Amino acid sequence: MHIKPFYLVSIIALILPLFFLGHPQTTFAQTATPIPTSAASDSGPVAIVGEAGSANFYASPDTFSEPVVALFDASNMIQQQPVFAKVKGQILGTFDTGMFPLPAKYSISLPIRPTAASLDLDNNGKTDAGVQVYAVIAANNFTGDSYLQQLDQGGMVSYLADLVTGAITEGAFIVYAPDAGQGFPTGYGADAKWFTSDDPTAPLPQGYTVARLSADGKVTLDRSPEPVINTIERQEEASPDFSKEGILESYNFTLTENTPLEQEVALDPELLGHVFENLLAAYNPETGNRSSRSTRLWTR
Ligand SMILES: [Ca+2]
Ligand SMILES: [Ca+2]
Ligand SMILES: [Ca+2]
Repeated sequence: MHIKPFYLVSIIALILPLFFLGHPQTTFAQTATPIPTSAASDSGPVAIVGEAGSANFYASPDTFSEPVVALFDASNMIQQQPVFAKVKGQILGTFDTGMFPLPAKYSISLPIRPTAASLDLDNNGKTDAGVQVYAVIAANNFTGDSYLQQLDQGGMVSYLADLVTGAITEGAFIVYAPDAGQGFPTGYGADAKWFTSDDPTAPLPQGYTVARLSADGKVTLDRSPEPVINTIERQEEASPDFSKEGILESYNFTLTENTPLEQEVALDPELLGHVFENLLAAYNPETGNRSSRSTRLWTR
């Protein structure tokens, strides 16, 4: 049978939609075009992992009921401004195994577009876009929303600061550079202080880099995909020896009375924590009886 080309086209046009209607799952294989990617060593960190732990930090599952691990904006601290870290820019993470018993393992994924304040740290005499600098904190979420507001900002952190001046002395930070032209200190310079105008600097690669600042003024950079940042504490805080002291010597009291001049009176907050914890445990509301202490204290 001879079919004119016009009719053949018409028949195909009629049959083709029916074919698709009868085969809703039909798909066509597509030629995959690979997405260009840079080598893993070039792309820098995508997450931070580590452990939050302390030999001295006072916390228990009761008093630390909503633990949070986060990267917080260290710009105020670097500039030695006596204000709490801004909530804007905080990057929340997760505890992989719960917080207790310490040390708690955590991980924090890094956002493509972080939003902390930028600091121009390259000491080149002109204004630049600068870098964002974050430190790790593990703390309890006492107030407000999920982020760590002022009252929440006491905890275990990834750096040490001078107790008098608040200046950073050592620690690990995650630094974000928006482009490859932003500098970061390569040492603490002649004044032996970090983040001052005499620091020698060098450009960081674009993206995230972990910078480890040592107490002797050196910097090591880490661009691995999942760098490890652990919280740190002073050695003397980690292993205090109070064995020869009674309670009045172990804590900071100012008890002088009947003096002609006004005197400052203070109690160590850690002692108050111990007292409160013991009071809670000593009274059993179900029986109305007092009992021996059963609440665990996580201060070791
Ligand atoms: Ca500059
Ligand atoms: Ca909060
Ligand atoms: Ca310096």
